Amino acid sequence: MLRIRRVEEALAEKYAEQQMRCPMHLCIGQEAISVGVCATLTNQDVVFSNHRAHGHYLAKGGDLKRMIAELYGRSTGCCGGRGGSMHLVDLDVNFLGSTPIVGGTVPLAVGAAWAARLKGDDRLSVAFFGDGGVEEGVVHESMNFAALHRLPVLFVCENNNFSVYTPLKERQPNQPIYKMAEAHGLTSWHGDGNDVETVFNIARQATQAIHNQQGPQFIELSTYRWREHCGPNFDNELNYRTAEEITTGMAACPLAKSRKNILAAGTQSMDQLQQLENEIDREIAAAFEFALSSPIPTYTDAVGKVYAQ
Ligand SMILES: Cc1ncc(C[n+]2csc(CCOP(=O)(O)OP(=O)(O)O)c2C)c(N)n1
Ligand SMILES: [Mg+2]
Repeated sequence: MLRIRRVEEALAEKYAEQQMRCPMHLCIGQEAISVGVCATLTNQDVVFSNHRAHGHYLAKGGDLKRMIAELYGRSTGCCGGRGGSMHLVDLDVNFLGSTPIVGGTVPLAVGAAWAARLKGDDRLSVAFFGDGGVEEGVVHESMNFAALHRLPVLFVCENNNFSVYTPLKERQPNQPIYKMAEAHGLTSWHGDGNDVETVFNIARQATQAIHNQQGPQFIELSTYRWREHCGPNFDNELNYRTAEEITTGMAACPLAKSRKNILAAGTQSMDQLQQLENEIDREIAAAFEFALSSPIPTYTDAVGKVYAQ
């Protein structure tokens, strides 16, 4: 979690330099979900994500240098510099991809689960999406199809209460999202997405259930997005959420909670945690150096993977 937080804080700081020319959706505040879920997966399990993908990519083991290079549009980026922040792929760790079409990768995750079934592979397929994702028809078609065929897929809904600037209560009737999944015949779970241990325990039970042939599972996790919907700034001045709500949301910081638990249990000392942060910061600095010293794609690179020319 700390690594994801530090990476995103570094990105937020450097974004103003206007060298990263892609839109960027930060997951600061939501790190526990990526980490808690991905900690229950193996390398062969496949993950799909959305526009807010940095945490998912890193938690699945995606290469940091190639992610930063992608954000700078460099040819060493994980998509050759073509995709930017919202199109991250790392085949080495089966991070099969993120795209910004809301709900768009959910059917892909179901397709990957179906492929695993047909091939007799034991791999799980995971789809991360937001509370706005469940307002897309294709997500319901995907849940229906997964339930019908009892496919090995885990649906993870990160409920941060907002789709851009619109709160959930103005978009959906007053009922829990996980109930919609139950109506499709999925087993569903829900819990505090700001507590990494809770996320891990729920995800472990859900993935175990899939491995035990109990069919697809759905997890709804509540959390809070700290920064603007898009971009590095705090959005207090936009007035769509109250100062009180922001303060309460940020007080539920998943990192602060984890740090407190680690120190109380004596697993690591304050000094050790500081050393870890220093190591992470050195790794991040090296990743930025790698990205900025990498070449810009040439014209041939740019058209090399275009299907119709
Ligand atoms: C099909 C589609 N409709 C609308 C948009 C514009 N859009 C981009 S992100 C977003 C909000 C999505 O909210 P949510 O799924 O809750 O994810 P969050 O941003 O909160 O992480 C919207 C409406 C889009 N990219 N794709
Ligand atoms: Mg949302």
